[in-house]
Amino acid sequence: MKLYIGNKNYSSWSFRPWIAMAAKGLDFEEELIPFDDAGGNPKFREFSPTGKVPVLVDGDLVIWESLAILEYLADRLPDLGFWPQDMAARAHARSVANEMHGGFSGIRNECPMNMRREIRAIAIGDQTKRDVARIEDIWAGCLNRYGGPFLFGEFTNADAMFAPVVNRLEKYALSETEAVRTYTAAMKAHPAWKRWEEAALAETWIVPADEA
Ligand SMILES: N[C@@H](CCC(=O)N[C@@H](CS)C(=O)NCC(=O)O)C(=O)O
Repeated sequence: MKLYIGNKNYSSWSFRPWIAMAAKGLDFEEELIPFDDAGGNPKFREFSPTGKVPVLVDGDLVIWESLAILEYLADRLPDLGFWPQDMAARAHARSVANEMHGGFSGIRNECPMNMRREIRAIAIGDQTKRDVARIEDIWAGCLNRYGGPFLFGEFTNADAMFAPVVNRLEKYALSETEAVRTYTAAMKAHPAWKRWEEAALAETWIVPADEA
């Protein structure tokens, strides 16, 4: 399997399937194609129907959209626990993963993922404040219900969907709740997070649009 991704420092959508695949120990090929100044790259069109990353290629199959890639991995490798085993927990995990994929426009627009950023607060709007409150609720609810250290116990696709949010809450100093602190510590201690972060910190490309 080959995963096409953008810059590890900035590409939040690329991070999601990458960390899921790495956390589950998959041996996969990756190809990183850096963004241009505006945050895209015409070369993405050569392999991506939408001109965006991530894209997963498995033999003749091309899968785009981060959540579709995560669902494909769960279908393709059913024993690896990409989703929780229990049906009710799985439905819950899919609910929060879909909520992440389709929502949270405030935090996504105002606080771009940036692994290299120094921690610094910025002025944020009401939508971002509502997004942060909702994320705090989701994380606290999951950690209480399933016991941690990840949202549904073991690392699942739900954690992959929220991984870039861990970076945003930290780097823009957006939250100080106990659940956010605990979950952030668990995520940042995961070997897959550390591998991605180390590579991101070594990158030198700068995308001005993502430097809030
Ligand atoms: N809904 C898509 C979003 C993909 C996306 O927006 N990717 C960004 C990089 S993080 C991209 O390729 N941007 C380039 C562009 O919009 O030209 C997904 O879930 O994969």
